Amino acid sequence: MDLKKLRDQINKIDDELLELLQRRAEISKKVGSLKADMGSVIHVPQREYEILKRLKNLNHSIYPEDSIEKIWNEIFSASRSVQTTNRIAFLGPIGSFGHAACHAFFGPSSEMIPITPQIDIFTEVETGRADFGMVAIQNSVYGTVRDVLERFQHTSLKICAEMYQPIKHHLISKSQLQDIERIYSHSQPFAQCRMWLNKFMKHVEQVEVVSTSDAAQRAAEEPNAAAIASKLASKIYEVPVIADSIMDDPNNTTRFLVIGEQKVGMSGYDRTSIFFSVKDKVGALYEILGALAKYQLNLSYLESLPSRSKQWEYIFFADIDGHVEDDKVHAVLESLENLCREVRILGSYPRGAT
Ligand code: PRE
Repeated sequence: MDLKKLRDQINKIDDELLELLQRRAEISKKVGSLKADMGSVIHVPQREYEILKRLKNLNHSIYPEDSIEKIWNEIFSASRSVQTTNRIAFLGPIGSFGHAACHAFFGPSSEMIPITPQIDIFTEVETGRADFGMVAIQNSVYGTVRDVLERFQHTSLKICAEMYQPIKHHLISKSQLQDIERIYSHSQPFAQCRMWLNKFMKHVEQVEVVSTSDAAQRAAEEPNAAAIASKLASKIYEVPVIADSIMDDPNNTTRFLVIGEQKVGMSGYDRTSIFFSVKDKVGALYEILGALAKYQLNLSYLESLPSRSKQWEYIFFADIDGHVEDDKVHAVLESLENLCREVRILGSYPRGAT
């Protein structure tokens, strides 16, 4: 068969796909009007998760699962934008890893609002200027983003979703490597590239700024300055990459949380985040861990924070497998109510793909 005939076949299929997408968008618009009448939220991560799960099971094409996921994420994003315009706040300026995470999660059709510093993303959503916020909570190498975790103590917002964003750091500059006098970046990337910096840039000044994209902006304007930033930032601010992939761990990944007003229903593959404070007695934490073990619930993350109400008292942030509507999670939370001074649920949401 010749090339022309094969391309004709592709054209025909593309026409059919477009027609089907149009039909899908019209139905989605009707769903949007129904939701508006009922006062329901537009973004329903667990419904998207169910659709993806079903399609991945059905997928016998030569496209791998993550291609199917990417295609449908784009469809969902376009679908949500015909229902309404989602406004998403992320750590600005544009070109940050939070911005990349928003693109990957919400697709390009949403309105993106750059905010600095990162904790002000909460305020943006709390005041209704944004529908959702994307905040970094944990890095696979450097651990917890403390100020974000602390800000969760002072908000009524819910965690609606999570996503894992691979993080590749590059040294970008308009100068040659040997002429660099100052490197700008966020505290996390400095820590994530420590080995490379010690080896090649030991005596160069390191300056912490609010984000990697802010760093890239400075490197674009200042002579003999460099930034540790993403390829996206290098492209946006037109600062060339002079050292590629300088992070210590090639699998460096950051976990982002989507925050918003909505409670998310059960998808069958969920995670629940809580804060709890323990009673001041021997074995208090042991009993709590015992309750989780009794109900066979996996604890995937546990972090302590100073309580702020009393010196040397701590509260704990924990991630538990399952949804608050699961019988087992419900039962364990009831036990925790008795064992803890206080328990607060931050949200149940579909687990992100790692
Ligand atoms: C749809 C769009 C947005 C939601 O986040 C989930 C699914 C979709 O395009 O499939 C439709 C829809 O709004 C819905 O099912 O609630």
